[in-house]
Amino acid sequence: MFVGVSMGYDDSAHRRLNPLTGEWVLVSPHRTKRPWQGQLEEPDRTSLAAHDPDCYLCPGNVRAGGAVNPDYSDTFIFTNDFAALLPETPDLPPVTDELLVAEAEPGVCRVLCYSPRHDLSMARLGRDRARGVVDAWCGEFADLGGRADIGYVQIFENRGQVMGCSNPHPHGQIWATGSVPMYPAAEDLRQRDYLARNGECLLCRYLARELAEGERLVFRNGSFAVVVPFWAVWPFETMILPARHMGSILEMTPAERDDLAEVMVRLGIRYDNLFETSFPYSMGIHQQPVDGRDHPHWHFHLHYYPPLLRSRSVRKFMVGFEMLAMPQRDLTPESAASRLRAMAEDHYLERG
Ligand code: H2U
Ligand code: ZN
Repeated sequence: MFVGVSMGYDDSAHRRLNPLTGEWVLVSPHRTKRPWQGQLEEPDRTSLAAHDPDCYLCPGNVRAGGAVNPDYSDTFIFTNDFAALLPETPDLPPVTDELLVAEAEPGVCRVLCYSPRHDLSMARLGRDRARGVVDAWCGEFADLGGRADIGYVQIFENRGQVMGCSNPHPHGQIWATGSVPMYPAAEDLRQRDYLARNGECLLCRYLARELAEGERLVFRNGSFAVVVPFWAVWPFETMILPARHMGSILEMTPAERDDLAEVMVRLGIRYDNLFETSFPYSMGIHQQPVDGRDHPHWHFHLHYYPPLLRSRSVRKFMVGFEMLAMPQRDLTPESAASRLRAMAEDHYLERG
């Protein structure tokens, strides 16, 4: 139990620091006094076809730009037809006017289909298919990371309409940029600083504490642990942390790639079971920049940011105070971890 509990932190308003970014979150546990009312909605049993003739990601279909998808049977990667970043971006001279600063941003945007099956999410892909996704991520990271015009590779997935994802077909994206984007850059700075001050990796130290305390640990396997971070902003936010110090996904052994696939599937099932719906989220991998330098301070990890709060239709909004001052939550990270810990690992749609 974290030391603050004995001081009343589980019961009164406080703020917590995210050591990876330097951001604070306001926690108001006194607002959750009323008892949990349990399931308020029927399970979502919407079923999708295995192949949708109107889906731009299904095998053999035509995409918006006119390209035709191959009849793929595993994963499938293509360059985003509406890419936000382009490799042939002109090398504009930087603008460093006193308050008006701008520079060119070259890059690459790709889309990765996890499976030819239109109807399966990561939670229902199975471990072998999920391992295929991990291998595809590693291939993309190696390919894009090796380019002279790329400084950072962001692998991510938007899942569900509430997250602005237009298509249920299981897929993720890869955006590679010339510069290191804002959030990974903040984590880079603070991990570097922690190592310099303590002679130890920030996330190695943090994981050791979470494993010792157990309160925010959801589950673990041989190579990875899932925790609701102490500083979680979203109600059921989690982090997947490798037990071993690794700066990027390319350092994983084959067994660790299997374990990452397993941990993602198991977490996906627990999330889907929580509100008996295909759980929406944005998830992504934070790892070391690909600028050719050494980054001994980097410990790669995955963040899951799901918006749901109380049921499949009641979400947390980040508005008002959250938008203008700082994020706020009622449910403590410790309670969220205990709810996720209690979830079964058989998918609610696959129960007899
Ligand atoms: P979401 O993962 O947020 O749904 O985004 C899907 C991406 O797929 C989006 O970036 C791209 C969009 O530009 N896309 C194509 O590249 N080709 C298409 O035919 C439609 C969508
Ligand atoms: Zn599809």
